Amino acid sequence: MVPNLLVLGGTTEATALCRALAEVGLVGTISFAGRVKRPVRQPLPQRVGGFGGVAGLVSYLRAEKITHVVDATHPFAAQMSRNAIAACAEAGVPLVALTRAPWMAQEGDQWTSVQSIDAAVAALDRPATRVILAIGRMNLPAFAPHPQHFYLLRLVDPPETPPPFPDHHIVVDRGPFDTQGDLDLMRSFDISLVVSKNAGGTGAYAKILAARALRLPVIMIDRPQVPERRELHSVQAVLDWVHHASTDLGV
Ligand code: 3Y8
Ligand code: NAP
Repeated sequence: MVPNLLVLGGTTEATALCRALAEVGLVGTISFAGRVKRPVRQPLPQRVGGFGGVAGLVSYLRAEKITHVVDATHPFAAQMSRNAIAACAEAGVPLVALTRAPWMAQEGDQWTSVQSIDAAVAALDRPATRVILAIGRMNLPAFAPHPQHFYLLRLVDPPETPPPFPDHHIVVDRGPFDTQGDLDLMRSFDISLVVSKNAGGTGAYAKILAARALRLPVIMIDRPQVPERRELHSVQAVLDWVHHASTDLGV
């Protein structure tokens, strides 16, 4: 059986995997939700937009004769990961997740770990301060109950509607970010508090390194739970899995 992969993308690791797949001549497609206007160019053919829930993904897997699915989505893309587990089980297609370990607080880090976006909002119930909120556009409305703060917002695209905060500044930028850039940004806006998702990986870590250097507190949002699935942590491990999963099927 000639492998035909579906990579659920949207992360640095997904892009690196697609580059490796193209280099070894494996056939595949990378998929994006269509969250941002111009997903970065990919070394494999790409598709953009939801599948239409589990049923839509099952139909896609069958119609495209997908032989392997790699869920390389962001750890906060929990709905996509749940759907992939259910759809691959139903369609009988092997699934593996390419995930990155959560960040762990290091010497000098001042983290308050919270379990959800709402818990992060509750943690902002405090006198006015200056917050960098670099958690993407979709979660901004949740923070409306705390307009007392100044918010430095980092977004991939300019927002269609103004954010629900009277005192804010928007930086339109996409990662991966570097520590010096985030140090300069946070100093120039006199930031005193960082709100971050525990994304893991390297692309979003710059603000955590900058917070450590500036000795700033961080409200760190833990990633949501996803159901049990096979998890790998490197591109090479995925390439080995594709090879074994192809030969294990004995076809
Ligand atoms: C559309 C596709 C690559 C992938 C690069 C990674 C690194 C740079 C850092 C900060 C944190 C944040 C956000 C972030 C990073 C990588 C990776 C990563 C964080 C793109 C991309 C898509 C998205 C969607 C976007 C979310 C938002 C999250 C911004 C491409 C650029 C905050 C996550 O405006 C919106 O609606 C943005 C939405 C989902 C989080 C959220 O929940 O709101 N990513 N980001 C994907 C799709 O359509 O399927 O254009 O490359 C990808 C990347 N963003 O190929 O190199 O691997 O994580 N992405 C977070 O970590 O908290 C920014 O600003 O410090
Ligand atoms: P989500 O809440 O888990 O998924 C919501 C719905 O979006 C899914 O049910 C699916 O729609 C669609 N979807 C999500 N990822 C998709 C993909 N790669 N290809 C096709 N459809 C997809 O997802 P999210 O948190 O909004 O994340 C969306 C995208 O941004 C993902 O690619 C993710 O990797 C990337 N991203 C997210 C974050 C984050 O913090 N959430 C950070 C960085 C990158 P259907 O049910 O219709 O199939």
